[in-house]
Amino acid sequence: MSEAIAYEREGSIAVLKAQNPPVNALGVEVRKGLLAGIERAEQEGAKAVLIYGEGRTYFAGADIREFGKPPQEPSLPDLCNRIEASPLLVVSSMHGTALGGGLEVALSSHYRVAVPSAKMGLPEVNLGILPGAGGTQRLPRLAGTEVALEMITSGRHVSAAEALEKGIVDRVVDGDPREIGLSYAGELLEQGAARRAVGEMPAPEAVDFDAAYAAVLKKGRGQLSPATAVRAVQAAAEAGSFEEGLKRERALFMELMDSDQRQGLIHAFFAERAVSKLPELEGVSPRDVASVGVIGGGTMGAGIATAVLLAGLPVVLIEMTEDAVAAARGRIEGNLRGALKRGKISEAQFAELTGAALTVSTDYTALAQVDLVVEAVFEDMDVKREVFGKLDTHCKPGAVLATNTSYLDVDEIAAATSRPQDVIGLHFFSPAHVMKLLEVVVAEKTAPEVLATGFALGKRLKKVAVRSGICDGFIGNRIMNAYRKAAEYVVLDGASPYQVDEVVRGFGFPMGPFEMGDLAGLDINWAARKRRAPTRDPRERVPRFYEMLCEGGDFGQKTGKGFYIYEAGQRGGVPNPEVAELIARDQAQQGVTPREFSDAEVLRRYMCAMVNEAAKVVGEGIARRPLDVDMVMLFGYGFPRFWGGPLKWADLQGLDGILADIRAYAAEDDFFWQPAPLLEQLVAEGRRFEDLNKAD
Ligand code: 3H9
Repeated sequence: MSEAIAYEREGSIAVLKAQNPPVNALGVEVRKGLLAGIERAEQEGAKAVLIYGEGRTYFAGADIREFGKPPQEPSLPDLCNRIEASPLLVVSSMHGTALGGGLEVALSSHYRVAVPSAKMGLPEVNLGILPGAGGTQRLPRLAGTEVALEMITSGRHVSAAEALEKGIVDRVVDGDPREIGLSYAGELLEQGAARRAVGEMPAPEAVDFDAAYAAVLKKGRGQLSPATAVRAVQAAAEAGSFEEGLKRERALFMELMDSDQRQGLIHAFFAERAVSKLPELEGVSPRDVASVGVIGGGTMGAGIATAVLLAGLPVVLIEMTEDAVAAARGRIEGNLRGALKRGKISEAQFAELTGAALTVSTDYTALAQVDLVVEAVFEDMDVKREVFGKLDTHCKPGAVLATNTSYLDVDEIAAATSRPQDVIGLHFFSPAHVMKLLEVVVAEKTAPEVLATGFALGKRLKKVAVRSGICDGFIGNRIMNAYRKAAEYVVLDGASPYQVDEVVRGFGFPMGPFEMGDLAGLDINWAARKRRAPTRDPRERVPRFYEMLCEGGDFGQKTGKGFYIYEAGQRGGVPNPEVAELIARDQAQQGVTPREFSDAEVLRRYMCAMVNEAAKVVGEGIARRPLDVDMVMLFGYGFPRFWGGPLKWADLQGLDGILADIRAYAAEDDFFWQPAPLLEQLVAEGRRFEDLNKAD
């Protein structure tokens, strides 16, 4: 027998127990074991087979690490068909997460029982593929076409109770998966229950599949897998037979398996998990954090306080005046009311979080007992240093002192205290209780356990924490500045901001850079430009139209006008006609003759700027690995997940082509388009960014 599947007999029932930790993924050994177990049960004259998983879960899916490698027999689709075809009564007992190929094994079984806490789903589309072991054919037969379409195209996990209601499981019972499975199988045998193969059930009803396809494609912003999955479900209704439907599913599955999007999404899956695994933290324990202080109750401070409260930690927030205290409390309550409305917390929790769990005060002595403080005050070095001086006075020894600065030097802030080893950057993204990214910025003297504490807090807040070194803008904002500049250059040279936004949206971003500027407030970036102006290199090209817009008092959504005009009550904006005039004036002043840009060129320049700066960030050690950059852009900047991140995208496009284009652009502006040394090195060595991820 295979090690991954244990075989035993309980009277007339053969019991197949999966033992492939951590999640009983259906790798080749598991598949071999299941096949051998079914065959042996049949040969031995068992009457029923029970399949269940040891440890934390039933099968959580196919083994993703096998994707892209040569297939090994038995394949999962063949195995599922073989299980379904068995003359014995096959029962699956589910706990934990029965996902993807896992649920497909269960759907091939003749009866399904689950514990109440079990979750099930077909999340394959999130990995850029579709259920490829009969899931698109069996689920609609069992639960109906609409249910199957919704579950398969969203990848949503459903609870055992919902699965019961939708007919996906036959019974939900509390208990040990082995025991409840044996008891159910025994009962079925006693009743003389018939084998019940889902594949032999009638084809499900047809719906308007073209409409479903179009809707899903639009929602996915260019992600192909959910839309392709619609066609597979369509085959269940229209292919003529179960076997033909399976064939169609297989063909569509293989199409997606060969796609770049599949590679991007699987990269994102593993990178999301690898990003918090830092070799430097091996064996380092974080400090305990049982309460958190927040300095400043503006949008950012209130958002951070909300995130911390929602994670179950009490907060002490400090503001300067009683009015500001009241305003901060109001903001936090507003955020929590939103969570209440969306059903994330109960009325009782709302009362607790806005009551006993939250202290808002003007008095720094209230921070005496907190374990970690996040400062989120105005971005000004003098102000920050003053705050850190006070924290040094009032916080207990060993408290972690964090700054939420977006670009100021954390070393300089740390130097305002007598304990720089306890100082770290925790860079949240607004709104901090919603956005998943947390940049954990390591200063020169930050102690390893303080870094570990930053990561532990990130995990507690359910954020994706990424380690960053110190530079202007850290990982994300530094890269964003580069691609935003590239966008402004193409506009100065003749493209329109609206073309750029549309092209960037077409790539899969939720928003283009000019829409984004309008949303964030153009004045914020204007202030940063003014700050940088005195030290700007004279060789840098400086488009002026952005500042001209701000000088006219148009800051975007907050003033009703920016690159777009926002009418009250309207979603989104319409192009602001004055912008074209400003751009024309800028061009005339700078002696630029505008030219046309194809959409492809706009996108290429935007992406090359992003990749080039990202390569510099990795090359300089600001980000440790390419995957760290990828996760920053995915979780903080709306980079489309199906491309995996800018450096995964670059690998997929080919680094030599990207470098060649950067060199060509440098012919017109060799200051901005200086190729990243790391990019040049990788091309010279014939390597990819991916190789640097593996090296760690
Ligand atoms: C599929 O089934 C295709 C079929 O339709 C057709 C085939 C023909 N494979 O997430 P965690 C690892 S597609 C390999 O930290 P949690 C994971 O990398 C599959 N490895 O734990 C991590 O490793 P490490 C459809 C896997 O408790 C460790 O297990 N299924 C797989 O937060 C723990 O994972 C899915 O898409 C896998 N399938 O969450 C489910 N799954 O410790 C994907 C996990 O080295 N998995 N690992 O970093 C999940 O959603 C979550 O892992 C799960 C547990 C909810 C199960």
